[in-house]
Amino acid sequence: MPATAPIPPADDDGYRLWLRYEPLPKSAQREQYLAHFSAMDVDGASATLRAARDELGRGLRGLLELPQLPRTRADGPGIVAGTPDSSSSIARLGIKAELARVGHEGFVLKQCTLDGKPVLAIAANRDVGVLYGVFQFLRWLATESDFKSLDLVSVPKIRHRVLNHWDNLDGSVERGYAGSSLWDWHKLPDYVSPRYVDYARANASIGINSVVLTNVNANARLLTPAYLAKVSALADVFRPYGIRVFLTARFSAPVEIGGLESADPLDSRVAAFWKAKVHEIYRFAPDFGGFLVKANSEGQPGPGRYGRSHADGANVLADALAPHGGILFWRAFVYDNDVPEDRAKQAYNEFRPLDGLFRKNVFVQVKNGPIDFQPREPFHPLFGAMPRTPLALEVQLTQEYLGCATHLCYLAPMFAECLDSDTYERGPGSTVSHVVDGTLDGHEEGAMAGVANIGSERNWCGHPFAQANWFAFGRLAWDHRLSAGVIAEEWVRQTFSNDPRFVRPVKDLMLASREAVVDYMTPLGLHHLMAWDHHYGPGPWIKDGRADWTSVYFHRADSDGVGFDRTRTGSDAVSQYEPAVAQRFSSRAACPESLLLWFHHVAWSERLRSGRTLWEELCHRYQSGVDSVRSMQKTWQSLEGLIDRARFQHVQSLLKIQEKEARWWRDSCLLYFQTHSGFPLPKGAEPPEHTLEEYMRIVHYYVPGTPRSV
Ligand code: GCW
Repeated sequence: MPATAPIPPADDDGYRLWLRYEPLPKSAQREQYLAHFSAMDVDGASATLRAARDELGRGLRGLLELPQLPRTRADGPGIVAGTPDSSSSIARLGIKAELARVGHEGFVLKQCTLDGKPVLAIAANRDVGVLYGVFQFLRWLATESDFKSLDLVSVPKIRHRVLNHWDNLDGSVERGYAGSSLWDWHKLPDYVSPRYVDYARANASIGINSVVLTNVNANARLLTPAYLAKVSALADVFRPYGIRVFLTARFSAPVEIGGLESADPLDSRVAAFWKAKVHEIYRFAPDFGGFLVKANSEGQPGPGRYGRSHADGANVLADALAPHGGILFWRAFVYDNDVPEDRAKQAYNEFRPLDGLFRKNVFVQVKNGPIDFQPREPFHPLFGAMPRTPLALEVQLTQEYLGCATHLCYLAPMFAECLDSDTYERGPGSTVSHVVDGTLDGHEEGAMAGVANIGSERNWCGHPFAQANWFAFGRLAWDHRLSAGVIAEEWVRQTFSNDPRFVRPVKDLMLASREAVVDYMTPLGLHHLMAWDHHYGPGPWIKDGRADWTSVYFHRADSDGVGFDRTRTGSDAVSQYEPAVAQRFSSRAACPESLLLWFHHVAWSERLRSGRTLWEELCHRYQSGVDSVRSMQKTWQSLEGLIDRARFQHVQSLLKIQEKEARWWRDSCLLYFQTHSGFPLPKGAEPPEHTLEEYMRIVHYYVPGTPRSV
């Protein structure tokens, strides 16, 4: 008999993200699941409990192939989910002690006995905790987990877990590579796309509880009644999923839509404008979260125009929000080409003196590093330097500087690198994670923001693997102790398959991917080498225009060597860190090589730890970046048939682009740096495909996500 070829899984367009709920394969384990989870009770009429019930039903029907609705648990085994108020079963279970630990958003998963029958309790104090618990249970089930790991008390470490969309009212997305904006402003509020519900489900499934709908380069029109009605419709959709809506406030709105002549924060008419405006917003959305503001940065208006400080600017908005329980995220991403100071130092110089001057409901939102979402940066020196101000960590999920939506780059290792960095603010162990969860300095609440990589594309994020960065952001904001590997594995299993032949290699590939990108773009602490304006592709030769937007400003290559001296003999940016950190970064011996050229100008012929000279090491790193992509391709190739063809081929094509672009980066950068080092490429190096002049002549028009005004 001829062997029948296995039927490949049906094509998947990626729309369902990690919430696919495809049937689990037949196994003894599945039988055990069926014996325990074929019935459920989720009482309660609130919209959130309805969402929890729907999700649990949908998940069980899919994963365990149950008929239309799972049975209601009568007296047999099954699942009971709820709060002590919504469910008399939960109230009777005797899990008060556990519930006392989980606060407003946490939950308990516990195998209990009810009336002599085993039940799984999904319990919380508030409805939203039940919803989070349901999603965690479904993750447990979809990843074919063991019963031993089913007892769990889970509490978010960070209170505000916020997606920042950089979406414009015209439907474009700044630095967005996954289509246009999800928000159909034109048709809202009358047409409310069902996609918004799926967006909310995805967010709730990873614990995201706040979304800023609009770009930080803000448009004041958003705050007019016509748009507030649209915002209100979105807030209504998100509410059952525990998600609060925030908006970006343009600092000059009092002039642009308020008829005032000034936006001076100390002008009482301006304060009155913001009070009335905020009051109006809360009429549209009673659970409105607050504002996110970018001020006096890259041309945005701000208090500086009136000779006022960032604290003055923030406080007028914070005062308007406070009576309603709203909060303000005020960004620290400021720098000015007219200030004759290392760009990396400017935010610290401007904000640190303001510590203690912000109202209680203000978070200062700080990017992970001091420049701008580069493939690798040291942690921002403001972390650990403003103990009297709650700081929010901002990371970028959209891959502005990491290959847009064509490069596979799993970012959890990068987020974790920042979260785990030790600021030494209060001695060893004062990690960024403890700054931003509020515990280090005794702040009641913490915050973490991720610039979204989501758009109108069917699979939400463009690259199938870019979904993992949305997922990882939520998971880490919920619990920053989770490792990048654990999160990758959860995501792979939920998104693709539990087949160990697939899970293991793909997890390894993901974990290595960020370092690969660093190697072929900006190894050894190099940064800001990308092309002008759209930031797509290499441009180490960029030298004209605003100095702090050029590459030569940052790499400082000359015939002696390369790198930005940020020690005492240079810009002394190191002194913005605590002495223990400053010493480590300053010392050539102690400075991690991964940040070497961030802090030091190093001679081309100097020997590094590998025994290679700097020039040789640079060549080696660029090459290993390319090699890593090739090995990612090889791994992927070997997985054919283990997942559906559509996603397999999509990733396969994107990896091809990534390999081509990795070579483009390697060749452009090495040819360019060679004009300074004067050394030949090491023996055996792959010869560049084109000349430097040819690379420099490459022009890209219409790169997605590029702001239209430029
Ligand atoms: O990385 C830069 C981007 C800008 C962005 C800015 C910011 C929204 O190139 O497009 O503007 O950061 O974070 O404000």
